[in-house]
Amino acid sequence: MKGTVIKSTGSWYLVIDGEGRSWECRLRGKIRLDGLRSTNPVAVGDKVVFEQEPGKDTGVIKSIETRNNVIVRKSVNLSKASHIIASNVDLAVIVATIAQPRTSTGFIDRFMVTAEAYHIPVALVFNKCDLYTDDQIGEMAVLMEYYSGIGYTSFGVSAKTGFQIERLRALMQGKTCLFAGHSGVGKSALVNALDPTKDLRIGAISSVHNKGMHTTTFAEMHHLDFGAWIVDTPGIKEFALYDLEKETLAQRFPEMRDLMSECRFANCTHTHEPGCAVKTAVEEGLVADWRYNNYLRMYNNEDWSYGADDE
Ligand SMILES: Nc1nc2c(ncn2[C@@H]2O[C@H](COP(=O)(O)OP(=O)(O)OP(=O)(O)O)[C@@H](O)[C@H]2O)c(=O)[nH]1
Ligand SMILES: [Mg+2]
Ligand SMILES: [Zn+2]
Repeated sequence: MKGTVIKSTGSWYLVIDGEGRSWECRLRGKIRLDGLRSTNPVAVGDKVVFEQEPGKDTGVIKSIETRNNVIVRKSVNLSKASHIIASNVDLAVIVATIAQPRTSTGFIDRFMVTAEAYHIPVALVFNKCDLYTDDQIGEMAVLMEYYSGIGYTSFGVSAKTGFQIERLRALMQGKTCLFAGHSGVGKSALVNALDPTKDLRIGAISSVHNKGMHTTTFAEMHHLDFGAWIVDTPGIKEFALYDLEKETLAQRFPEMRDLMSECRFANCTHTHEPGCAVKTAVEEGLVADWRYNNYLRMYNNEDWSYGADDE
């Protein structure tokens, strides 16, 4: 039988078959993987072949079909290993907020760069619009305009009031999507808002730290009643860049990619070279200085390898 993994606890997997029936499955024996050293052999989103255990309503996973893509985080302990958050994703949605808890552009850009490397389309939504002050709305508008300008669909929503939830539905329709973001930004609340038949657990924001409480603990895929799948993921503090090379980093920034051919040196790193078209564009305000600074921080390895852990 064939199915899709919709939940993984590490020891067993929930697999949904073509008829919508879910099966508790285990792994038996070794499964060959496509060259990726990961701490989890089977991930949410994997298409698997499984067999029903004789006389039981449980299954055994026999093989995994080749993945179209993976969203990967560096493992905390094993420096070379990775953790696959999900596979076969059509659209990764970064859930950010300007307030409670605030999302940095560093986080957004790291996620975008990682997704670019794996050729996964990314959208950016700012949740909790109902809470924003006029200044914060202005701040969101600047970010939305910039990110939209470089090709990332970006808009504000509110899981609480339903603001622009229909727009989010239209974006997600027919796709397997993933929500990523810090704990407490409202990923699970958005799932509930998108499909009111859902009742995912949501957590309060700690009044002391103004942060989420890590309410969602496992990535899990949910079918949404308007015709989409969503992988709700646990909040992440930082997104370590997995296997990303300095030489190709600038290509993961769409606005820099477009300018690179105009740099004086073909091997320009856009950090210090004379005649760098990227640096000129930053000076002229065409490339945002905060985007460029995030590039430099990533290029110089500043805090992009330490923070893969949850808080
Ligand atoms: N005012 C307001 N509060 C929201 C909104 N969306 C979510 N919240 C609140 O934010 C808190 C966190 O929501 P969750 O959905 O649990 O956040 P999460 O991103 O799933 O967090 P983790 O599972 O820990 O990663 C809850 O108290 C929600 O009620 C919103 O649009 N407006
Ligand atoms: Mg959650
Ligand atoms: Zn350059």
